[in-house]
Order: sequence, then structure tokens, then C-alpha cells
Amino acid sequence: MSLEVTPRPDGAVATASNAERRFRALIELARGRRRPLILLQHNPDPDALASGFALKHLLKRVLRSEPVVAFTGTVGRAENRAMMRYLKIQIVPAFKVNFRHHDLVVVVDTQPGAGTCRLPEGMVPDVVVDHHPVVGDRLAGVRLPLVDEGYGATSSLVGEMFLANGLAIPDRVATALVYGIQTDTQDLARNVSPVDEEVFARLYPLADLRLIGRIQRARVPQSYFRVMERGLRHASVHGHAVTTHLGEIEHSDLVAEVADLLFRLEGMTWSFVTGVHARVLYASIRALEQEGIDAGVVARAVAGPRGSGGGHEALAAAQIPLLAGEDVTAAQEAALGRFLEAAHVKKTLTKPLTVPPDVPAEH
Ligand SMILES: [Mn+2]
Repeated sequence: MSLEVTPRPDGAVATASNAERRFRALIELARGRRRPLILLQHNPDPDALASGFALKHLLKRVLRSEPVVAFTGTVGRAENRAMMRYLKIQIVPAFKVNFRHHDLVVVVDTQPGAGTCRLPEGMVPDVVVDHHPVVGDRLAGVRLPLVDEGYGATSSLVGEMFLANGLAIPDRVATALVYGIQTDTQDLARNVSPVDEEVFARLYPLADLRLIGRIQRARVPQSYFRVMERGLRHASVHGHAVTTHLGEIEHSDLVAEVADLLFRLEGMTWSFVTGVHARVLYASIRALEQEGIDAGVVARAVAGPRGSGGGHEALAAAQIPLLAGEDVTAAQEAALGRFLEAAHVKKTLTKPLTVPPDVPAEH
């Protein structure tokens, strides 16, 4: 069940009724439940953190119960850690959670069966709150799917429920949601819908902009610059695609960050960045919208039969677990090959972005 956004003749969007309906359905389902669990997307990003934080607040207010927000993977990016610190967002590792003790399971910013959803085997959540494209029958058995891929951020979908139902929005919740929308839509420039814009505009005055500034300027460890240097030195330009491999990375968010950086190169329609963390090859893809090839489709091709991948038209990711003893370079080159193939990139035009990787730096 996807609740559609109804365009009005004047071009505005009548979403209030959708949001009211979603809210009522959520409350209806959650009524009487005492131990809600909110499970975030694997390696949660600001949109997942904000949506989970806001939903926790919403359920707490309405049900007078204290939901647990759980996550898998890591929160690695310095900005995301700063977001949690400054906004006092508390999340617990899913391995410390006994899922059976919870009588309401809400999955946020991902969906069962996606590579970024690490529910226990065979578990069907009660609620899914997400804005990623629904693939196959992933929502089968889910009692309340609050999923709409028309939204640029899950934070918009959650924020809209607060706004449409006149719920008080604390500063920290508004700040988190604004930052979630900003990061998922690249400051309302990518994958953005009128609903995202409206929710953003209404939450913005409630947000602590000074705190957002501090989050965005979070200090980074020295290892960050080592990875950046390695990524730039190994980067190649293949026609309209720029690619690199970061090698071993401390957290998987780095592939997304470098993919964003490389995508700024003039004339590019694609960027593709890989890195390895805990024996998983992570890939991040950026694409120009409306180029005729969907980045999410390319990500699934990159993932191959063993991995998982998905995303939106302009932004996607894949994860490929490495086999015992498998050579990282071979796996990375194979993934790059699948990317170039799926994105129809001409391999003959390859040249280094900065310096050839094996040339020693000048003294
Ligand atoms: Mn999101």
C-alpha cells in the first residue's frame, strides 16, 4: 500500500490528508504496544538517524512508552557522529537487542530484503517507514508500509506527520529532520519533491541552525586525509565517468563522501567509488538525473549475484561480501568492470585524474 501524493490544480500538493492518514494508521497499530523497537538502516545516515529519532519522540509522546532505537553497522562519518552528539540521539547496537522482547518493530529508511536492512532472519516488521523504491515483494506481510519513493528523504515523510497532525516539535527533533532532508537531497537539489520543500520550509524556522553549522564543520581524524589522498591519487577518468578505489577504509561512509567529491569534476555523468571495510567491498555511485540509466539499476548490476545494491536515479550503493581468501584487488576490479559495463562507459578513454598512481610524488 503506497499512499499517493495528490497534486492539486494550482500545482501545490495536498499531502496533509496522506500524512494524517499515515499518522492515524501508525497510532492505531501501535496502540497497546509497550515495547516498540525502531531499527535504522545499516550504517545509518543523517536521514535514518533523524527519522528514527523523530519517530521515537512521536511514539513516546503518543504511547507513553520508551522506544528503543537500534542500528547495525557503524556511524562513521564525523558529521553523523557530531549530529548524534549535539542532538543527543541515542541508539543502541542491534546485537544488544533481543528482538523477541519487542512487540512493535519499525524499520526506518530501508526495507526488508534490502542490503541496508539487517533484521534477524525471517523477521517481518510491523511498520516500514521509507522512501526507497520498493523492489519485488519486499513489503509482503508488513502490516503498515509507510513507503513513498516520491519523497527525497524519510525525514520529510516523518516530519510531515508531525506537521499535519499539529504535534509539538521540539528543537532537537526539528533540527535533526532539517539536517536529514538537507543531506538526503543535497540541500534540496537532488531527488527533491514539493513535499520535501514544504516540510523543510516549515521545520527550518524551528531548527537550531548554529548546531547544524557545527555538525557540518565537524573535525575529522588524520586518517580521513590519508584516505582522501589515496582516493585522489588512484582516481581515473573514463570518458564521462570518474572512479577510484580507496582500499581499506575505517567506515563505509567514506565511499559516499569521495563519490560526492569526484562527482564535482566537470563534464562527468557518473562517479563510482569503492572501498573495503570488514571484508565487505562497498561501492557508491553518483549519476546525473535523467541520463537514461538509473543509478539504482547500475548498483544492482555492480552488486552481482553475491552482493546487494540499490538506490535512486542519481545516487546508489552496493555491498559485496568478500569470500574467504578472495583477493580484494580482483574483487574491486570486477566490480569496476560491472559498473563500466552497466553505465555504458567507454573503457578505452581511461586516464588518471591527478597523477598516475605508481609515479612517486616529487620531493
Ligand atoms: Mn534516506
